[in-house]
Amino acid sequence: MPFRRLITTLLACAPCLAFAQAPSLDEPLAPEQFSSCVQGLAQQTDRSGRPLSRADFERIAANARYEDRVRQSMLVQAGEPTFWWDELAATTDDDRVQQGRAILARAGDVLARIEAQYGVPREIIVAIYGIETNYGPAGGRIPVLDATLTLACLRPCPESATAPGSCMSRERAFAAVRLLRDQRVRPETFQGSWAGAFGRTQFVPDTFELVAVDGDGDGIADIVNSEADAWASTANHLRQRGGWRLGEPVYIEVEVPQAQRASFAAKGDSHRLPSAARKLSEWVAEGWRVLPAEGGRPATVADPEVYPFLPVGLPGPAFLVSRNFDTVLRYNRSERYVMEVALLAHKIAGGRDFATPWPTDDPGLTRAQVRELQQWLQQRGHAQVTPDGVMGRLTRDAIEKEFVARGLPPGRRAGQRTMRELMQP
Ligand SMILES: [Ca+2]
Repeated sequence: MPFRRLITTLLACAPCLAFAQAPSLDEPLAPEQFSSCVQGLAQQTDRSGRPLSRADFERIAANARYEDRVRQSMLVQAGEPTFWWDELAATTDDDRVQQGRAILARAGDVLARIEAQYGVPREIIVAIYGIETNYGPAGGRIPVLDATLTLACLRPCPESATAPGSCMSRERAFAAVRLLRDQRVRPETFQGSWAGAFGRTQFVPDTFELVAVDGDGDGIADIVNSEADAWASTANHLRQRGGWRLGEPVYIEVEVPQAQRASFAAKGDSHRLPSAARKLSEWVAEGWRVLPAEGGRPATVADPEVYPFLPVGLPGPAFLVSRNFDTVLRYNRSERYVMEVALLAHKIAGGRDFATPWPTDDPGLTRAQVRELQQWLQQRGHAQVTPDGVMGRLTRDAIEKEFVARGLPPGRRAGQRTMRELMQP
């Protein structure tokens, strides 16, 4: 689960997190604040969505430690603006496409079985795997128990949240405790992101409890060690919680008819109009033109119900999206994430990038290009930059210094054009 998911979720859940006494994120929690918070949670186990005794909570939570990386990540996520064209360039770059195809070749039998059982295309499952953890077992090294309890303390529930399961941050921590209590995870490998997402497809504990399934037939759902379990759990999530419709594309790229373009042309604002959903044929009759998809898995539902989605308004790529867009959105509440998964899946299946360019003269970098830029920054004396292909804060800081050193206006972003300009001798 990418970090932004949590922020989005917190914002979406603003009323239930109208925490009167939420601590400031400016300072780490003091040890006594954390332990007093955990003691407070122990008194609330009757508010848990699933049974949890106070004794079990206290026994397991006694091993937890405050994790300040949670607070730091919340601050970073809240602060740094990002662009569609940068994120999609990195998350659907050639390396990730090739690795996804290699997995389809290596584990085609397993994926075909899961696709048949759950009715979710294998490319979608593999794309989620690729974006969540870059096709690996690890999605972070923070103990999930520590992360979820820290989060529950940094974002405490309001006093009014007394009903069982009524507060997400508390429920997530309780679910982490239950997974350890029930030995559904091993303490030594129960590690993940600052938001508590773990395993190959990055489930948070409360989601794991609801949808994790066994995919390899050993009777245990182990999304850390078993690819088949992680894939089946993802497919189960998309089907059970999202209602995936087999044969419908996530998106159809379109050209908006002239007469309607003005209503979408404003300041780069996103437009998503689920309430306008109707048959594709009705949009086409109104002048919406479907652009060639250029390869990929053909849709088998000829006339799905779709609605407009323009990520940055016009000019920019425009789409009619199906209910499967909403399905992936239920997996991760980020429109950008949905399009990353859908585009990567399309490319893994042999498809091309969107036909319409993004409204920028400086397109985003692949991870290989980011690594190249980072190596160059290192050579320029920015020793703190690591060539990991991830455009993080330290890399942005170094880019800004290079802009200034060349007498250019300070900027913290580099695309194809600025990278070439910067790296000129
Ligand atoms: Ca298993």
